[in-house]
Amino acid sequence: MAVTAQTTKLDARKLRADFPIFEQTFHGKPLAFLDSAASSQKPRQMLDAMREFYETSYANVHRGVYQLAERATAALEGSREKVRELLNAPAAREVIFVRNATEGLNLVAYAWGLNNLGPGDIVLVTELEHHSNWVPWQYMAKKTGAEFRMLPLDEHGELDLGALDEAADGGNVKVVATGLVSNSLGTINPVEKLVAWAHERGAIFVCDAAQAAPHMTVDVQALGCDFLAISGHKMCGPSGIGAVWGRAELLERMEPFLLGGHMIRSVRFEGTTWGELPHKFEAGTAPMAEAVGFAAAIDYLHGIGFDAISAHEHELVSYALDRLAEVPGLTTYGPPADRRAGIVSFNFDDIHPHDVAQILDLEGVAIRAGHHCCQPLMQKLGVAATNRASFYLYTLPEEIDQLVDGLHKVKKVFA
Ligand code: C6P
Repeated sequence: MAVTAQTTKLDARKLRADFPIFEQTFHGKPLAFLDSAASSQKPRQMLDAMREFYETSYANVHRGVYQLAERATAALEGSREKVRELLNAPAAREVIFVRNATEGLNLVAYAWGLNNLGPGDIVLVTELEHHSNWVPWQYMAKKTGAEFRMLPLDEHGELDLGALDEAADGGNVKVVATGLVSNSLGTINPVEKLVAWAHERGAIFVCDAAQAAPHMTVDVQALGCDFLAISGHKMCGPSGIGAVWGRAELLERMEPFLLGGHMIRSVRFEGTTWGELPHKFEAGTAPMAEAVGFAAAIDYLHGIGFDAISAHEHELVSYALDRLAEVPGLTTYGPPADRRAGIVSFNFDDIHPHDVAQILDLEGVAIRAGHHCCQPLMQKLGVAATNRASFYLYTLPEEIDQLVDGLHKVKKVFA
């Protein structure tokens, strides 16, 4: 999230013209879409790439020997190379296409966890984790007899690194699983430090980058992690595709996660052998058009520049925290602006977040209300739910003003 003086500022107003969704009004108001952390809106460039693929290059991949099938296969593999480049992964065969980050994290938990965890081992997650990087590990720990532990948060909503050694006490830490950016508080976690700590103990590090990859440069080699998962739909890509990267030496030793077509080398009555990476982990027909859309989304983001996206969101989150501080009765959660991504969670007096979000909808403001798939975090904060506003490259400061004006209306309704 470093903001350098050379960063070219992005022009969010100009970029919005790429997103057809903003041509509509909702309840007669312009749409202030402040829910990009749930899923981002889609630029025409990505939609056009998918349409063109369906119209000119569509066939099943890795099967046909005819020209059209070869074209489709080249498009899929071209997308894999784009994801490799995005993550600075050493090799494209380490990039596995999955439906979303959740499936990628389950793949790691099952295919690595089942054969590598057992009694006496510790699986360490954090109190900040999204359920997708929490529940699979809790389940796998239970299944294998390993102990499931959680690194606590401090009062700013940041990981308490001072508690790390206590979290490892009396056991053998085998896996540390944390997100790079929290979807609820926007906290940017010190993943490099956590990776170093995990590796000192011989543990692997699993990084959930679902909320980081859309907004900042994510470099698996710089982070030093062992596995990392992302979702295409949060970064201007289509739904139904994500990727999990893993170190080849780990992936090669793992059993497959899903079984069936395409992932095999030979199938005999006596037994089946597995294909090479990445195919061993890609059973069934691939999300081909989605991969093409994902590649176009990555091109689109590179065209803007991740430094410019981070800088823009950083300005927005500072502005949002300042403006929300003017609203009486509003509590925000999480670290100061310089240590968070473009996400703000808040509660408003004792008004239920769903009521707040519903009234805001009438003002054209779309925010998320709920536990954000982070029930352990909600427990820590002592709330059942929060409201959450989240920003992206197309977000305008006026949309934050629209949110604040809407909150004053909410206050009037509940007065
Ligand atoms: N968070 C949100 O509104 P999927 O659904 O598999 O694409 O992404 C799962 C996921 C994993 N990790 C983090 C940090 C996430 O934020 C999410 C998805 C959405 O915050 C839906 S709960």
